[in-house]
This record gives sequence, structure tokens and C-alpha cells, in this order.
Amino acid sequence: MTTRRTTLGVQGMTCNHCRETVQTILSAMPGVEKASVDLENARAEVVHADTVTGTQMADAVSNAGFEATPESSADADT
Ligand SMILES: [Cu+2]
Repeated sequence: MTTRRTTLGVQGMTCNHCRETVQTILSAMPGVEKASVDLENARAEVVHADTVTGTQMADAVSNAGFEATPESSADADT
């Protein structure tokens, strides 16, 4: 199994509570190892198994009322 590092753009986060919500959603997804959400830069960086895609992660975040788009993805050495 390959580990990947994917960056998502996340629009609509206005405070730390939003940041935590997005982080909780991503962290709870099967295959996600680590999610860190940056409120100021409107981005989330996720380390995850290649069984989950950037689109799936963006969809999960978007379902909670934010606007997420996969931006880049690369193999990660862990
Ligand atoms: Cu908020």
C-alpha cells in the first residue's frame, strides 16, 4: 500500500471551530493517517493510504458545508 500526501483547498472556514470540524471529518475517514488543517491558508494537508482519493476527501468536507477541492497529491515517505 502506498502512502500519499494530498493538499486540499478548503473555502468557508471562518474560525477555529470550522478548522476542527474539517480536521475531524478528514481524520475519521478510513485510510487517513493524519490530517492537518490550516485555517489561515484555507488548506488541509492529509497523509493517507492510496485507497482514499482526494476527490473522496473533498466530497466529505463539502458535505459538511465547506467548499473543498483537491489541489495536489504526491507519494509520501513515512
Ligand atoms: Cu467556524
